[in-house]
Amino acid sequence: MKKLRQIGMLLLVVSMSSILLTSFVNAASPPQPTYGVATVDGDISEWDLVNDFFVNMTRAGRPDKPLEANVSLRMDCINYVLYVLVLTQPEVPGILSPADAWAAINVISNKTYHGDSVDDGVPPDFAWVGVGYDGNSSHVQGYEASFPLDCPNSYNIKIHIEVFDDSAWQTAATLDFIPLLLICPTVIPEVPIGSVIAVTSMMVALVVYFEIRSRSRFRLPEV
Ligand SMILES: [Ca+2]
Repeated sequence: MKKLRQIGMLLLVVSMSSILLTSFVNAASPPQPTYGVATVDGDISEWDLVNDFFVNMTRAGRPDKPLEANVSLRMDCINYVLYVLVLTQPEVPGILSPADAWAAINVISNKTYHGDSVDDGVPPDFAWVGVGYDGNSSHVQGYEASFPLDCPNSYNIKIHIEVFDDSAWQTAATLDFIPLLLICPTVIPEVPIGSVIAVTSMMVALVVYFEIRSRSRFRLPEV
């Protein structure tokens, strides 16, 4: 009986770990991004703007300056590609300035993409989002981009776009270089969360049953 209860508890722990791991890969938890893929095409419909959100971008990348934009990230652990979505604040147009749309890894000279990167499906890719959305053909709502990045590894990343705010061009950037940790689990669970919860509930019920049965003066039916 004791061994059976130990097995039950072990299965319970495994099930709970599965739930935690599933949650872990389904939402960004800086310095980790969401683990998944995206398509660099200027259409942001595949992005989850809540769970993929990674960090804010402020004027000149300074914490005491206005919020201008934000970054979402997804890491493709199969093909080792990092996907980037930059969106400006609703009242702040981005500027269609290819030289000012970039990310750098570890040092400013190590640019990984820019606004002229060819969108051919081979990273680095780049696509503007919402070109001319407000009637001005030089304005954008942001961009999508991708670039190759080894995993597992840790980096520092800086992401940039130019915006028009307070009647002038402004730099919008992350707070200098910020940590980026890529773990890339070897096996990404694809078990539906409902199935994991059902298995966990069943194991909890079994553990409770055998615990009650072991302590009861009355004889419960065998299972
Ligand atoms: Ca897209």
